[in-house]
Amino acid sequence: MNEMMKEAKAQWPAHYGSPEWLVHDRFGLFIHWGLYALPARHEWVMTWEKTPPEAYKTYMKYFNPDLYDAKKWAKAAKQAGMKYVVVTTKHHEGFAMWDSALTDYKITNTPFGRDAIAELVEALREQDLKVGFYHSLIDWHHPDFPLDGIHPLREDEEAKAHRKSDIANYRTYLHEQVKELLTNYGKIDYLWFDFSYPDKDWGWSTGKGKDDWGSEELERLALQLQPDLIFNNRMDLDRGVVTPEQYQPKGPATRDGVPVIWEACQTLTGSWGYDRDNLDFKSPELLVKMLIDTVSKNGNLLLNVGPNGRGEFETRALHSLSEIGEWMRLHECSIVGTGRSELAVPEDCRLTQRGSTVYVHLFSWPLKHLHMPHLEGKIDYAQFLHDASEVRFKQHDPSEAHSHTDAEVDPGSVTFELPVQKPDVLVPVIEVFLKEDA
Ligand code: FHN
Repeated sequence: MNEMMKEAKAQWPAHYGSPEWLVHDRFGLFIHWGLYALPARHEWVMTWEKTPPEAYKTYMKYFNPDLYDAKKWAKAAKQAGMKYVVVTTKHHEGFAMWDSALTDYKITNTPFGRDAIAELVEALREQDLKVGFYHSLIDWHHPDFPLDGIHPLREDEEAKAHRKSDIANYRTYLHEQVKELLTNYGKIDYLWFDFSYPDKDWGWSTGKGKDDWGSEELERLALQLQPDLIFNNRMDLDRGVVTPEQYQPKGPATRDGVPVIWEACQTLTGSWGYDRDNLDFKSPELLVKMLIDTVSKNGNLLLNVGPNGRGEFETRALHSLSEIGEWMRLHECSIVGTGRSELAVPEDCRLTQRGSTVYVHLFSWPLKHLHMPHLEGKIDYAQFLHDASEVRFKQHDPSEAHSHTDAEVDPGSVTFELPVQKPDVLVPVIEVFLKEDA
């Protein structure tokens, strides 16, 4: 294991469950699904359009995802090479996607009438996928959630002047719903709270953080119910899986300079919830490169799909997952169970490593040669991962005189000899077996 990964594991909170499975699995599916699938204009539509809770509740009358098939969702994740799924139980709109006893604002009170969370966790376990619950700390429906600068009623002067919200009541509701989710749905592996904003100040209102949520108590409650649970870092407790989103960090994530366990949260289009008219789909090649780049920096990729109001992954999302799955079918061993390599990285490449096996991911296809510095005498064998065809290489003894046909290389490097034609895979990978004493 690389040194940075050792340091990251050493800082993991001792009272949390072990993160070993997360670090090993590397690749998960994020699912954002709620009433916002009906407006189909992003999951923040309620606040962007300043829709009052009672008006927004209208969507309940028409929420009937008749094509919802949790088994299909689970199979799509599995076939994409994903190993865990984090699904929204409640997003900021406050709508419960499970049969909560604590509110009538829930999926079982819609024409659909079924507990989508119950069906999904069962389907995930059938596919041997780990189960994660995303749960919004923010709730724009609950009357005791105090208005603030991101609430849909933030410009409603009447509400701002007269609404009486007692956040202690909301805190109890928040804890009790989390208790329901961690009691009634079997083993939950990952609790993904979202999000704290304690530093925000709009003058008339301020943001919300650990004291508002009762985060320490909430964490204790969750661990009492599910002792092996792991958490992300958004309860304002400065611990848990670090979760940069919508960008690729330039290097392994750190907290105060110390390497941490981290997970890049990414979308297919920029929107988390179904966004019908958003055509900004990332290409499958870019998505695979994001996965590789993340793991080469000791991170996980949590890639999001926003199902639509019929309960389906849209065709374009299924295409993305299918393309990624085909690459993972051939290259999974270069991702799962690997992490950052401490070897020098060749031009336009990323490296991942497991023990004495190094995976060279070629992000661009060079003319005939790929040079890896400082490996002379250290490689036992090399092959393309996709077809197990040998990749021959030349060692450049520092004392060797260069012929005019030799590519100019640094002494002590190795030059892999490549075909002119790029292999027909999104990102070719050379599997390099180092000598035991390398
Ligand atoms: O506001 C949410 C957003 O809707 C989405 O759920 C993302 C996912 O990481 N989290 C928050 C924005 O950081």
